[in-house]
Amino acid sequence: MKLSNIQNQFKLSNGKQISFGIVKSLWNEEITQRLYDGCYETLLKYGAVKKNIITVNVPGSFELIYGAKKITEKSKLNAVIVIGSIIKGETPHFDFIANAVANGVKDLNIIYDIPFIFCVSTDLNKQQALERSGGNFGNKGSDSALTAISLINNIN
Ligand code: DLZ
Repeated sequence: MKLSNIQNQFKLSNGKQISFGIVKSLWNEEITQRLYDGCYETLLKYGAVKKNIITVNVPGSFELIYGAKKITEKSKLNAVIVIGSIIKGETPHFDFIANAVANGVKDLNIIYDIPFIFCVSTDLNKQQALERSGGNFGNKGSDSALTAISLINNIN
């Protein structure tokens, strides 16, 4: 089931008290900005307030892990969403970076007592990335916001 089909479960019960960190990679920024916009708008739509959404930018997806760690240590957050776009090229970078980031974000989830949401699109080409960031296949940024809210509402 798509998360967007069960949106009613996701209203933040005490949105004003909840803080979110968003770490956005600037690599393939056309895509990550679309994911970011979907994420940010969805957080607001479901009860978060602007002053409690802290955003930091990092150069590429590989730096999302460090950015997420630092933002977590500096601010009192209830969830962190990391946003990146890795597009397959001619070299094996795609697999190295995608695996490293997935593992790093997994580690953050184990180390810290808040959820880290993996909003890193891994696509074979730009068209696929566009479709998943506000095109035919929805917006993974928006889905990630709902995932964060769901964890905050249901698991404490
Ligand atoms: C180097 C690199 C390449 C080739 N491709 C991507 C990509 O598709 N998506 C992405 O987010 N970042 C890419 N990077 C940059 C790395 O994530 C990282 O910023 C650099 O290797 C410096 O650590």
